[in-house]
Amino acid sequence: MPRLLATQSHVVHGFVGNKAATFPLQCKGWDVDCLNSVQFSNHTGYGMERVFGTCTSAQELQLVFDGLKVLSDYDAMLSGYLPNQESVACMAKNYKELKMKQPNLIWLLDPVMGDNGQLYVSKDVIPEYKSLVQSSLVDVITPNQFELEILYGREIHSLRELQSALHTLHKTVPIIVVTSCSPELFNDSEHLYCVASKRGQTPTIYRVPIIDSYFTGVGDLFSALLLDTIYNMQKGPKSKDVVSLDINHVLGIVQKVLAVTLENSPTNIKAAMGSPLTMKEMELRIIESRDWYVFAGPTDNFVYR
Ligand code: PXL
Repeated sequence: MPRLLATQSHVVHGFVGNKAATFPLQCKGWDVDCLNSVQFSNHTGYGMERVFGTCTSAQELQLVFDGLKVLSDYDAMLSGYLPNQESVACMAKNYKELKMKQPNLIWLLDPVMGDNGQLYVSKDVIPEYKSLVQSSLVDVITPNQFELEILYGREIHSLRELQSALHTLHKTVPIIVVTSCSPELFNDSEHLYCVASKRGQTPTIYRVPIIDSYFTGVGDLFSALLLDTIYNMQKGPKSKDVVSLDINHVLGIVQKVLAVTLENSPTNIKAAMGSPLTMKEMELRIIESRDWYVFAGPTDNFVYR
């Protein structure tokens, strides 16, 4: 059974962070060790005044990492939302040590900083993530376009500029999946465009229909399933460098989870940020979607080009 260390949010109610990642990965046969970067009552989309709980301090994270050192024999490591510079730095230091001890383990970093031009962590995490991405130790990153622009250091307004950002970041990161591009790049507001790029190969652009509601934790589910796909892809008989990166199945499962979530929403109204009742309705139906995680049949084809 492959073993994963996942450092990201825990919410007591609902499904983001480790709550969105763990069960699907367990269904896929992973032994998931969760290190919780925060313990909140619920995710922040309910409105900041309705979020109760605590962030795990860097000292507390370090204590847990110290305990894990003698136990760890991980096949993969993942990180998602970390609330501040100290916690990012602590994850970075410990993940680097684990990676240097076991260079074959896969490290997926979701550089969670913001979206649509807005930062939702403190500014001082930026240099931490930039330096990690340049360390050549991280195998996979999953930025959205805004996060990609931060890591690249420039705004992106065209596919050429996107290509150039990927080229630059591939100097130190073998796999980059841009989880959502700005609609400006494709002149299309009805689809979400996702770009999967492996160093030395032509990137594949995927296009999925946008479901007009507000879901939270989709990125966390996506990066968990992506990690499983990359792990299985690299385990095969071919050399790591020649296997192509196919994430269609990952997008297929995420679409199914969103469909199950909508089907189970009693009122079918569009969720609004900060509205607790609609937020609660739109919590990802991670459990109800259980049949899809191991479904091996065909999914829709999302390849755009
Ligand atoms: O990635 C989603 C997420 C993770 N962690 C916390 C959140 C959210 C989204 O709102 O609030 C604490």
